[in-house]
Amino acid sequence: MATILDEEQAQAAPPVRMEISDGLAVIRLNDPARPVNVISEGLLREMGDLLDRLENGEGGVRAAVIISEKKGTWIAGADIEEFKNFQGPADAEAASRAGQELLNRIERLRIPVVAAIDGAALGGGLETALACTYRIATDSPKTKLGLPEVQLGIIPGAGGTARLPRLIGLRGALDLMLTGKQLDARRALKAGIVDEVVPAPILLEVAGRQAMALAARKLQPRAARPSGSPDRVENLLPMKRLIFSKARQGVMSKTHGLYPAPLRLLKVVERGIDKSVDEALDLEAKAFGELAVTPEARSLVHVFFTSTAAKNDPGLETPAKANPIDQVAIVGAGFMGAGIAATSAEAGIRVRLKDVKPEAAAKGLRTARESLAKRAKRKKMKRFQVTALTDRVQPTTEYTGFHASDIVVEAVFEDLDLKHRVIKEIEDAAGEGVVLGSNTSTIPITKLAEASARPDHVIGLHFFSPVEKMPLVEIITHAGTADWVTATAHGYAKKIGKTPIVVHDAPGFYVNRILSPYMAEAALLLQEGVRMEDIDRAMTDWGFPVGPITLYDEVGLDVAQKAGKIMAAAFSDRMGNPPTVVDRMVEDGRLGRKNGKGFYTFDGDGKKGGPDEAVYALIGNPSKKEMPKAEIQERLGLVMVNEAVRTLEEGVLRSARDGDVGAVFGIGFPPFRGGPFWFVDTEGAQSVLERLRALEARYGKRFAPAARLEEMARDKRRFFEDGDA
Ligand code: T1G
Repeated sequence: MATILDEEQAQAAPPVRMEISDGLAVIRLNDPARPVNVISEGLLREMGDLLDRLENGEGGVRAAVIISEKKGTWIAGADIEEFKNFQGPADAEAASRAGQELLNRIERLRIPVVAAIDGAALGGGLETALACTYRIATDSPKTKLGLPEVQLGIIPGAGGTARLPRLIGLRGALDLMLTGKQLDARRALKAGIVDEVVPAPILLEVAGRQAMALAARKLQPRAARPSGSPDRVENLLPMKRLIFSKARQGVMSKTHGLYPAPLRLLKVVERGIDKSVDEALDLEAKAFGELAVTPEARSLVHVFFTSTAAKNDPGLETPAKANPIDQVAIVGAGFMGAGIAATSAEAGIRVRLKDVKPEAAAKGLRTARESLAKRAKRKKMKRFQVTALTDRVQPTTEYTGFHASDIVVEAVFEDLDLKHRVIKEIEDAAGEGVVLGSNTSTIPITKLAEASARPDHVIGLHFFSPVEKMPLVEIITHAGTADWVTATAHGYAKKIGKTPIVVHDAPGFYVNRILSPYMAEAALLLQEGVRMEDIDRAMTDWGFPVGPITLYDEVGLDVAQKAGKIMAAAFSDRMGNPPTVVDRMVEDGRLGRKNGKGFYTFDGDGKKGGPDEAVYALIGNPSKKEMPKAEIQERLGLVMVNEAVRTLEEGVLRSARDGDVGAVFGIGFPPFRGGPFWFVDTEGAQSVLERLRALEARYGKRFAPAARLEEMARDKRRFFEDGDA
């Protein structure tokens, strides 16, 4: 296991070193200063020196192997931290060309180079492997190969846009680069990216042997074999045109053209595919340079660092020991309970799924197992593996075995008395040392803890629907929550692959608190006569995955009504006069998708149709009002941003970082805007303040700027000073 050296030692130890014996050079990567290997300026320099030695034929080297000494990563790509130093496109273009040049030197070495990949080979990491002669990957679960650059608002900048299509063909390469998806070794082998898959313990031995076999010309890389070359049909002009136009359509429907990188990527590949590699690299470097300094890329890099930091920060001022999580019990086998069960089982945790009635427990079990089977199918798991996975979820109508659980999550109906009863039952069964988490989305955790014999064990674990897809878990502490409970809940969320933020108890917590005024404003626009499809389009054009009116139908009008009432009571000064639309809808039995009657129509199979015109009669047939898209976006966007700032000044949020992570990963706040706080920094606190004051003057005090915003504008401060995430 590679050791992480302290600052001084780190500066001394090189991130890469080379050993030569019997004609084989083994290049070992181990960045002493970080938990992952990245292509930093330092590594570029060190690798450059090593290549000098290899180009000069030092030690009679006949072949080389590049291997990592870090568990979990081979190379995690370029050092994203260094992107912050890009003052302009020229800086970024130069960085791309430096990376390209280093990999060209590897590719042009007169000896074969084998990439021995164990762990993540992402971005510049995979590009390094593509410049090697032969690629061997391990079948360990941490081995992932991909080009996720578009998720950072950029494109591969070290040769990926030129080498990958030439290795695996256009369609496969575009799919990988446009989605940023990560392949495990078996799928990378199937895609033609790697030449072999081996168990980790024999990686170096096999890599060394194959390197020497390549040198002796006893082995040929797949790409060099006729069968290895990508399908030629797609290189026929009409087919190529079709591939690019289809890909462009796909990008536009997914991004509404709000993300420049994937569109630019298509241009670079389309123009470069029939040119020489050097010409293609030139196109790549120019595009990389321009994209890396766009506001979209800056925001997406911000989202990367804030979400990674949130994952690694258990939300405690003083570190506390987290209990390991091997078994979880879930009370309430409804849609949320089943989703939490499936997600926990997939992470290797044993799950007891309880409900009062056997048929309800059975239904929850079926939902969980179907979801697991779907994911197992995607991962091409073998039948015995699928059975082992689904068998991890055991249904029950009793509290037996709860004492063996490390954490119990209650996901029963949103009713205080019911939750109080369940908390008492759980505590009687579970005993000391078992964390009691509640998946409530509206009831204050403090109130829930009142029913508990061990209130310090009680914590909010707020998942978002659908649990399998939504990355965020909002962990809510009340004043009495013990630190080990918070640490354990955070550890659990991280173990099941979620991005957690830790917030303090308050009505609506953080995510629903900022969502509520946004949803209320959308309902007010309806009452003013603005058409629902115009409201939804305005907000999807602003970058939200779905519009607020559609969201009402998805979450359920009854749930929205309940949350709205709690917020109106808690913040009567600003939210005390909620729109009546939601009440009218519920009174009319319109709960949304769940009963097939909402703002929009739903066919027999639950497929969403167009607006249900009858809704306008329900809200008094307000005369149709054409409102400019920008005005809709301004009212809904700023009322949410302003509320986010209030939660920071009130101490609900621990940091602006958590605020951005919560909004982006909890309710789809547009990632290219970075989150509400990054948005204020990008727009400028003064500008946001003035625009809120203008809205307040027109529409009332629900737009009254938060005090923290006035301070920020007055002191010309930012939520994230340069260098912050
Ligand atoms: N640059 C800088 N820091 C990085 C980093 C990177 N590429 N990857 C990880 N870190 C830091 C991270 O912030 C955290 O820091 C610590 O390492 C551990 O990360 C030329 C231009 C590799 C799968 O997009 O997906 O290459 O919080 O907690 O869960 O074309 O990190 O401890 O201070 O996430 O084990 C493309 C990004 C770059 C991959 C490991 N590469 N990284 O996951 O650890 S662009 C990526 C990851 C590029 C080229 C272009 C994951 C991981 P801290 P972690 P993990």
